[in-house]
Formats: sequence, C-alpha cells, structure tokens
Amino acid sequence: MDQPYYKSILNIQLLHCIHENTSGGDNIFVDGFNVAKQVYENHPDAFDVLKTFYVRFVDFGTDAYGNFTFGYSHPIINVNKHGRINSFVYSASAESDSKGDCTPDELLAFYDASYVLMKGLHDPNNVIDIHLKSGQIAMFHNDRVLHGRTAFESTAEEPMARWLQGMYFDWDVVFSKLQVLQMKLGLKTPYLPEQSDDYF
Ligand SMILES: O=C(O)CCC(=O)C(=O)O
Ligand SMILES: [Fe+2]
Repeated sequence: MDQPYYKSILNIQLLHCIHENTSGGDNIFVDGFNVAKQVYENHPDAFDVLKTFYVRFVDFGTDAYGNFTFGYSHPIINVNKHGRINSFVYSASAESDSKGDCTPDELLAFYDASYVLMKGLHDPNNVIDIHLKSGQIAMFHNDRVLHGRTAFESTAEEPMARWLQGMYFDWDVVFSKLQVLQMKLGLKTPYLPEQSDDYF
C-alpha cells in the first residue's frame, strides 16, 4: 500500500498507464483481506498478534517543498467492532526497523506472526500479475490490496518507456458520487452509509 505512515490512510488508489512500451513493468496485486482470512483460519494466534501489535511506518527525505519526516503506527490487520477486517496496513519499504515499544516476548511473537503473514503474501496462489497497457487504469482499495511491480528497462531511444500517473480518493468522495448517481438515475433510496467501516 502507499503511505502507511499517514494517520489518515488513503483509501482508494488509481494507477493510470499513460504510456508503456516495455515487456517488464507488470503490476503485482495481493488481496490483504484474503491473506488475513487465511491467517485467521490457519494460524489464529498469529492473527491475534497482527491485529494488536502496532507497527511503525516511516518515510523521510527532501522534496521540492523541503524536508519531511512522516511516521505513524498501525496494526497490520485492523478489525472493527463487528469483528470484520476493515483495513490492512502494510508496506515493506516503509516498515520501520524500530519496534521499541514492546517486550522481548511480544517482539518474538510479532516476528513469528509476521513470518506467517509474509508466506501468505508471497504465495503465488495469492498474487495477481497484470500488464497495464497504455490508456488502462488499475483502481483498488489502498488499505486492502497490496501492490508492487516487476522490473522494466528504458532504452536510450525511448527513455520514457513507461509512464504511470497515480492518484487517490477517500471513501467520502466515492460515497458522495454513489449517492449522486443513484439519485440521478432514480435507482433506489440513496445509499446512506451508517457504519463507514463495515462494508467489506
Ligand atoms: O510503477 C508502478 O507500477 C507502481 C507505482 C506505484 O506503486 C505508485 O505510484 O504508487
Ligand atoms: Fe505505490
């Protein structure tokens, strides 16, 4: 996922392939909810650890606006009051090495649970591989589906062999659009979310 180091996690992500002319650069997706469900069914102890252990995610550096230092901690698996998984927060590249605020036993339990989870995330049966063509858009839940991509090469003749434009939506924008469209089409009573984290 992107930006796990934000307090307010970005909900929906779009990757718009503006141009591509390369054999590599496939997009890789894994449904985190599905893997979490597998962990729940096969390793309930690991599931309990992953929904309670806070993992710190970080990003720091310098961009056009100056220095930045993002950092926030979330459990990887988040469960709502009805016991349903409502977000999966993980990015290997943003996971901090620091796991300071826990006992040695808690840390060992986390690494055991993390190992179970990583095996699930890397299981080829859980991985989807898509080669986006120019003009295509991939849209997915940022806080549910993990994404990555395979390597690709540009050539001297075509230095921009692949150009993807990313953007994000919050659920609020999607709910608003849904209701506006339902009213416009006269489909049914407008869809009024009562529990914004109980959709999945
Ligand atoms: O290059 C890609 O396909 C991945 C891009 C990506 O992960 C992102 O823009 O968030
Ligand atoms: Fe990304």
